[in-house]
Amino acid sequence: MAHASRPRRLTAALAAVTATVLLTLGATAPTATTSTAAKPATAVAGFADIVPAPVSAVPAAGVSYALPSSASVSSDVAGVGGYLAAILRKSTGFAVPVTTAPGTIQLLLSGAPASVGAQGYQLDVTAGGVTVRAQAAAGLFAGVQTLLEILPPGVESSTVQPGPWTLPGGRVVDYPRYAYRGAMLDVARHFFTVAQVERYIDQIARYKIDYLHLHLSDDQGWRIAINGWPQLTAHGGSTEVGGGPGGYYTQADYAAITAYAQQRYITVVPEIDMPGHTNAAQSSYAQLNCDGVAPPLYTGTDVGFSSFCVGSPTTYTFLDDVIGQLAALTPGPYLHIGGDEAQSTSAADYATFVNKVQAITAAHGKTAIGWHDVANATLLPSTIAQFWDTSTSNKALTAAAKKGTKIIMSPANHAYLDMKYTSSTPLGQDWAGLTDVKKAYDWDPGAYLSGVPASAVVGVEAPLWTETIVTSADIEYMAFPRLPALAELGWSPESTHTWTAFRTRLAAQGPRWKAAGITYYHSTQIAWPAGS
Ligand code: TNX
Repeated sequence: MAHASRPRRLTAALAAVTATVLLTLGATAPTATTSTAAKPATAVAGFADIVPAPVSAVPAAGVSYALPSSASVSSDVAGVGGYLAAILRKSTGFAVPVTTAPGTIQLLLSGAPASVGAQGYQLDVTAGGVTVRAQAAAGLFAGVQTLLEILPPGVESSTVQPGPWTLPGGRVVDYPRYAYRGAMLDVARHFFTVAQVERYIDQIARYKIDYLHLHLSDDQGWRIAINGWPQLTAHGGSTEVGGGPGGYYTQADYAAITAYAQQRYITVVPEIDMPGHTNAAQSSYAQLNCDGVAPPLYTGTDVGFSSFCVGSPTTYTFLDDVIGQLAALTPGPYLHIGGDEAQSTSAADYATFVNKVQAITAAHGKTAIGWHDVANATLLPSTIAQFWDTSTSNKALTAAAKKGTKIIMSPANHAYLDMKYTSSTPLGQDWAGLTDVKKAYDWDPGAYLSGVPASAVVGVEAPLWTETIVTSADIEYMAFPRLPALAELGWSPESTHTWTAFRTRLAAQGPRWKAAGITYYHSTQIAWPAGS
């Protein structure tokens, strides 16, 4: 889909006009308007570099503010103030106290324009200090991410950097296009520790992602402890793709992950994939198999060979325990019930099963999300379908959307972070095609599926399946720079969508990732600044 002919966003145009006027008058152009491509890694960041692109960013010509060594943070939401101060302390070496008296950086739950809604913010940088205003805590947190992005890249470092810590003057008014902006991590094919998941949470939070979908079970592993069913983790969690040791989260581990995510305004969506992708559970308990025989554990990468026993009451006794406990542990409203690639379940059984599991999920107070295959069942009005195919039309999903089903967009050939960038990418798969940055970015979630109205789309999600992904460095290599591309599709107004502008903004992220120690893929589609 080509967007090159769309008008440049107003704010970029304004910045260009400001720069032109100043240059004509012989003045120095403000830092906020300098080109990102040619900047050295230590340069002052500007409003033009923000990813995801904001709704509006208007630089104040000639105005800037440098954090003094006495910089302080005051915040109407203690957690958000503490989060910001902790990041600033590490890289600036300043004490950055969180104060009750107005700080040099003020985070206020007052005075934001109504337009910013629950997740948006207004950020002002004047010669006297920095103010973020929002109507709710999530908006303050989003504003803090933008504040960090207009500080020099060294702010991302975990060790003290030289500074100066200069912010460009001006105003950003910003709010998201979609309420659901997700990232998925498959912890079943390879297990990732709590610390590894938290590291990824910190990284995705920087791009205003607000949902983390955890794929907690699959053929190769069951990763969440369920009271009364100890073999699920003792046996079903004991391996992974390739035969490694696997692992699992205790319920306390899972609670720690959801709490860590909550502190970053990210809601965890736990997934139990079913009725297929269930070998690990069926290997753990013979009674989950129609023939009463537990299959061996599986460490390969095939799909479509397992199915829960749809006709057996035991299946639903089990699932009531699993879903009930997971629902009780999960602060967010959603529970993902999987439903993809159930090739070993008959069509009639599949519909019966999805209908029952939707009811169990609702009985435990949660809204179900399923991979779009669930549109072949009779969906509850609240059930959300997650589109993952490589096509641009889907009959069952279109019919469901006409009846009111909402959709999360994850087309595998654009949004799957496990697809290889090029044929020589050492990690990942290519069944949905090769996905370099432009392909990850250049599509419109609201107009992608023919016959599905834009109003049916509630957001986007970037899934990272981990058949070939083993370490945090692997995660980062596949997620960066594509995760920020998806994050921008989820947050930024469609009117800002221009590949040429995006690739310039993205280039400016390179030095930031380098400072943060993120092992990103240096796509040749992006003119990364020298040294990053
Ligand atoms: C398809 S798409 C899957 C996963 C695999 C993935 C690998 C979907 C919902 N299921 O089971 O891990 O492809 O790319």
